[in-house]
Amino acid sequence: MNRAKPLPLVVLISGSGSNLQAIIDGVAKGLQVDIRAVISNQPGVFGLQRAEEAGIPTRVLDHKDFHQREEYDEALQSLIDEFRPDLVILAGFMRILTSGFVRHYAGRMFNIHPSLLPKFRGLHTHQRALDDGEILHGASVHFVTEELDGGPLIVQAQVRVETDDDAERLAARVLKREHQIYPLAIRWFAEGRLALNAQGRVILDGREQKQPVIFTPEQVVG
Ligand code: NHR
Ligand code: GAR
Repeated sequence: MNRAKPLPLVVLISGSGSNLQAIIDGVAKGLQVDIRAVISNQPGVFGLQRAEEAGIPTRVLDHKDFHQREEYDEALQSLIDEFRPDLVILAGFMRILTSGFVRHYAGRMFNIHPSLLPKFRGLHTHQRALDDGEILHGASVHFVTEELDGGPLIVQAQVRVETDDDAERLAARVLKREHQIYPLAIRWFAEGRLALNAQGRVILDGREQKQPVIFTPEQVVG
């Protein structure tokens, strides 16, 4: 029996929240986290409904109510910290975060990005992967730093690009992989096996990672 206190999380979303759902489903299967709140910058998105159905408190902090990015991020930080999370999860959160905010959560904020970073930082990753004729594409979980999509990589899952793929089909296959690797990275952190050290390097099971853990297209995540 595991008596460890579940890791308190706050999850930030902007949309459908399927990655949030993967974490909620993970909890039902024994993932030792306590999702204290789900916060969206977009009112009315489906991810908020998913949270409500799981009995998780929700908040909306609409960026349109703020004139400056700094003001928004200060309000967001105050709201998050009311819930005292040990880890903040960006799950399809679509706002770039200011350096003060990112520094406040140094070593305790993850993002999932729909590409094999460092390839295709930013937006529209699936179309860009197709346009560049990539054979492999995928998703990455990383610690968030001030460098957009440039923080230290934790884990990646690859998918093979098919000859008849369009961005939508490719995105759907990448999303399935996201749902596998995000709960895994969160589990490692909750188990105290994963950290960012003072030098900004990823430590997993006491070893400094020279590269992320990589799952090839054929490999089952787990
Ligand atoms: N903030 C920092 N400082 N560092 C990172 O690595 C971040 C971050 C904020 C979000 C997620 C990221 C992604 O995985 C993320 C990583 C939004 C944009 C963007 O251009 C880019 C990257 C990511 C998230 N957002 C527009 C903006 O002006 C708004 C776009 C929209 O609303 O549709 O903020 O891809
Ligand atoms: C996911 O593919 C995630 O990687 C991506 O948005 C989707 C959110 O899906 N994130 C970004 O592009 C961040 N800029 P979800 O809301 O169903 O989890």
